Amino acid sequence: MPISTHSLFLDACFKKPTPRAPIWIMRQAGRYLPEYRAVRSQVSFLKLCKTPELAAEVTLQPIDILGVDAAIIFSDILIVPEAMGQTLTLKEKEGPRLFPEIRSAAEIQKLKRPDPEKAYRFLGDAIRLVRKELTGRAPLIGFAGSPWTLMSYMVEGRGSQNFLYLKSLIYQNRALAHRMLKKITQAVTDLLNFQIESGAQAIQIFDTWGGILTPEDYFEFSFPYIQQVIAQLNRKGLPVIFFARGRGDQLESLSKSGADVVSLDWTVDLKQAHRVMHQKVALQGNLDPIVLFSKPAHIRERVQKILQKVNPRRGYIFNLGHGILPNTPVEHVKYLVKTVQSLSR
Ligand code: 1CP
Repeated sequence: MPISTHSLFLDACFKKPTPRAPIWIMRQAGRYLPEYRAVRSQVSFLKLCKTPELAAEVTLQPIDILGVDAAIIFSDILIVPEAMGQTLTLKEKEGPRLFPEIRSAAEIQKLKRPDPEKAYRFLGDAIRLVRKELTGRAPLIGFAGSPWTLMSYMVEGRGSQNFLYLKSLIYQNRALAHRMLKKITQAVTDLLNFQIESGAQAIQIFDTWGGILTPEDYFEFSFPYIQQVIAQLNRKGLPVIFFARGRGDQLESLSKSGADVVSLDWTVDLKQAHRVMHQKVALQGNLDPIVLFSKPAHIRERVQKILQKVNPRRGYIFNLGHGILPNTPVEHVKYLVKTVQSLSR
């Protein structure tokens, strides 16, 4: 009997021995896939997120097309700020926008605590649909942004180069920043517990912007809120993955978040991470997404190098160091998946 890929990913999360390394790809459902673009050409991004049948369809695409070992539910981290009261729009080229920007005590006061059953019903329905259609072929990952990463979009109102408003807020009004983070932490916890109740089998927390802070500020404004979220999950034995982008300077501390797995970007030496962290946590990552634009021989070389730095058959999940880029050649992504699946045996 073939070994179920189902247990492969979950076993790796818990550092149980696996016959090979599992692989999935951050942002694996998305614009680099023609099949995604075909669905997306018919509906807006938000409509896609909020139509369970369509969200389920694009969630399953990478399983069918690439043969990855885990699915991640199609949604976005910014549905939380929207449910808390901001208006979310997404224009081509411009990226997502949140309005009004939250920068004052009055705006923070107005932020709501969403009722997940009402605010994210579409997501619960999509999760149930995907679980039914996966029929155990691969486990389904639910996710959220970290409180700090969500705060960054909520204050700036969009992606940012230097986070002027966000950093000014934490430097000039620390207590107010914490008040906002507390509210976001509650909403993120509620969302993740709702995803677990709906059928998510693992959880990933994306701290995309923790790396813009000084170490002291990171341990004041980002890390403790991630720990709080994780501590408050009704986990029922399911694993939590913590994507800690840009924080390779804090490897030892990162293993103390309460997560089972820490996902690392490409600036980290995985060998060192393995040495410092693997006693406590499994590791995930850290291929530079741009490597996928190279020829297959180079992709293979980079995969080999990564696999040499960890134990590919215990507590390691292959992934990119950050999300896959829109123009990535699909053939190269298929090649990556096959290569990892054969070389890590
Ligand atoms: O079709 C389109 O044009 C929309 C592009 C897109 C997609 C495919 C956005 C807008 N979000 C998503 C889906 C998404 N986002 C998923 C599910 C799909 C999958 O992974 O297979 C996930 C997990 C996310 C998570 C997400 N959204 C993060 C954290 C991960 C990361 O890459 O750092 C962040 C920061 C966002 C915000 C966001 N949403 C969309 C964009 C373009 C952005 C980045 C905005 C910016 O910083 O400028």
